[in-house]
Amino acid sequence: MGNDEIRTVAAEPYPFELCPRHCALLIIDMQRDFLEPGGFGETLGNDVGQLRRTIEPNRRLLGAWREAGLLAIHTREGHRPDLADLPEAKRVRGHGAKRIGDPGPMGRILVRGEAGHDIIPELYPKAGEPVVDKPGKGAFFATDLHAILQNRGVTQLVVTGVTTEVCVNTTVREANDRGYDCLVLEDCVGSYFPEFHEMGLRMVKAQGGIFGWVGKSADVIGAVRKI
Ligand code: TIU
Repeated sequence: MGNDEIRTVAAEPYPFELCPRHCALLIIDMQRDFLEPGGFGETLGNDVGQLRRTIEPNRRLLGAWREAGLLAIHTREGHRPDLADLPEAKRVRGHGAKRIGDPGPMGRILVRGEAGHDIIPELYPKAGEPVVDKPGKGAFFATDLHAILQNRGVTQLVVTGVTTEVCVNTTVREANDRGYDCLVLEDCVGSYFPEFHEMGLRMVKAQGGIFGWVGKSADVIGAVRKI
């Protein structure tokens, strides 16, 4: 079997026909700022421990994906050191003790080049894997992601990362309007709020898959291992 062959992956609301040659793994914002204490997620008042269960399934999936020689893309939410791309509305939102650009234990919060902005060591990108820096919640807004995907002939996305109802959901909606089929993996996405996680997934797969499909990493790993 080769990369051109379609693999049927169990999913809701119906099976996902994965074509490895035209499919990319898109890992959203698995950054220290969201998953470790002292970063942006915690300054917003969240318990970052809620997200840590996503790390191991993502690590296993990324390992299998790399072994199969498929395209993996990482995103990071964050801003220029001069904050010129940070809307004032985003900077002041939430009245947190610390704001984007303020110093924290992992450097300036949500600023590119700082330790907290980088991807967690467990999922660190390998050379050749595109890393897309995004100023917003959606990975297509003000980035070259669409061009990268088009240049590689990608039409399908397996989407993982954090958080389910914020950056994952926004990105899936953006991708849907640009013509991509998205399979969101429930064990590889997470939220600070379990009820939003559940509803975020239901919003994707309702109405016959209005924004895409929801599946599990084990089924995708099983499919790509056959390549
Ligand atoms: N706050 C929250 O749930 N998420 C974000 O601010 N960004 C992402 O989801 N990456």
